[in-house]
Amino acid sequence: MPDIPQLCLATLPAVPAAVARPAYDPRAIGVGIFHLGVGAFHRAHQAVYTDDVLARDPRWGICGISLKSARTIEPLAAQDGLYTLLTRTSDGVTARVVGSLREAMFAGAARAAAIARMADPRITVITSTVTEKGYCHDPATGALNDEHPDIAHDLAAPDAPESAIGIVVAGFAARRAANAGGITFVCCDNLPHNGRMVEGLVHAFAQRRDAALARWIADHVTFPSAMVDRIVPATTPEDLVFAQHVLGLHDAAVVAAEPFGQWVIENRFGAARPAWEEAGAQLVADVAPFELMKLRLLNGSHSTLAYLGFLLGHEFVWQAVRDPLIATLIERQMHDEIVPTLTRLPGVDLPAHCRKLLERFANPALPHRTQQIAMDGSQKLPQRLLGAVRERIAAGAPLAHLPLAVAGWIRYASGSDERGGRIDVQDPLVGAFRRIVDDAHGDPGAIADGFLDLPSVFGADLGAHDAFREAVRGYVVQLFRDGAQVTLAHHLGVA
Ligand code: CS2
Repeated sequence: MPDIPQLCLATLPAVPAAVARPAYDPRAIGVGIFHLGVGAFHRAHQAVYTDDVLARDPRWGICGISLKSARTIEPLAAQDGLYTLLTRTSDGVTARVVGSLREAMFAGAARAAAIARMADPRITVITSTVTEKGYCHDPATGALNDEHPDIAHDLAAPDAPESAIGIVVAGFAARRAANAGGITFVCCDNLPHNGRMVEGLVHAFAQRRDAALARWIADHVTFPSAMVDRIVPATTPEDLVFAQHVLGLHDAAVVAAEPFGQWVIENRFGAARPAWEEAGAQLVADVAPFELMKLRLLNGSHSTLAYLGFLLGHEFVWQAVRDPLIATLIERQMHDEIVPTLTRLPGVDLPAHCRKLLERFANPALPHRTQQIAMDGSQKLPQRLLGAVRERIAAGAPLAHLPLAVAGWIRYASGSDERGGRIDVQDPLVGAFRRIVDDAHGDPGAIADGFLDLPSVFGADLGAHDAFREAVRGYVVQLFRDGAQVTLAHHLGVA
């Protein structure tokens, strides 16, 4: 087989006309954004909005760093930051080469260089997609977790940081020393009030490091909140083959996404920024209603269908959502329990929004694994499901489906499937989960109790709320005894 050349700046002109290319010369643009976490989601979301902006304003190329692995960086470095975005629908696939990622570094190998990059006065925006667990916070309270090994390490060695927060604070220290001026940090992970939360984490960390630095940050850095939305499953071998076929070039950094995308950003920038609104982003005074809608309707449904769908044997989201038991459950959960907790947004028809979500989930061209969404549940449940539980309890409103969704997580995280197979549970708390299951000696009620006693997930309040606890416990026992099929059918009254 002849060697297929790799996508890079030198081969970019060979990309066929049917594939969209950067509408600017990537060699001629500057770097104005520093990004942490160059995984698939960033490459299919913020980097694409920025790619659209660059045709008109060449200041906003991205310097992306990976914190944990060199694997995402190597192909990007070899390809001069270029990669293909595939947009997948049941009608077909479109391909586009994105050029906004101008520099790519692995923090593990280029820590000092990455930190120094944040002191460049031309860089005035930092963005981050490091996943929920990447902020080293306590999921129930949003406070910095001092006991997290990466935070403990970074507080002891602030010049050789490993965590996202430690790296950013080191970057702010470098920026302060260089007198490089103000900067904005836009968190782009699915966390509640993500700007405020990250601001609190940065301040807590900086304060422990140096009070004068903490003051500098308070005076020079703003932390807008943002709602980000686009379904971007992990890239598959088929995506790589498809991209090679349409490009005639090899691309090892392909990402594949749905056509839908949304980015709502709080307009609280303290320094120059890209005109992302020209690429379709919404700049608003208050992101909170958008964020709650997204976290509770999309992500809350995603987690519910991932745990229960996995237990029912569904590998992909599109299969789970075509199962009438799952579809009915998440429809009812959205309408009966989530929508009543949301603030009405002008121009948003919530029932239509829920229908659209089900359509997006049902996209058969997106092989989105239930296992992928199921990971890190301890970091996701508080904002996806438990915030609504708390509000309903406070309002004296009934709980019907949410306790079953929480029980689905516990049943899944207990580590064995309904056929006795082992589940590869990926979660920072997996060690605690295993201890709970071992100590329960096969008693499902004791397993439920052990999980409900995890304060970093349920806080001090929910674990101690008798009615919620009993409801979750009852479903966990039923899931173990009767299986997900019977439990769901019984719950929905279709048995
Ligand atoms: C998903 C999200 O992996 C997950 O937990 O729920 O990544 C989801 O696909 C995105 O937030 C959609 O915007």
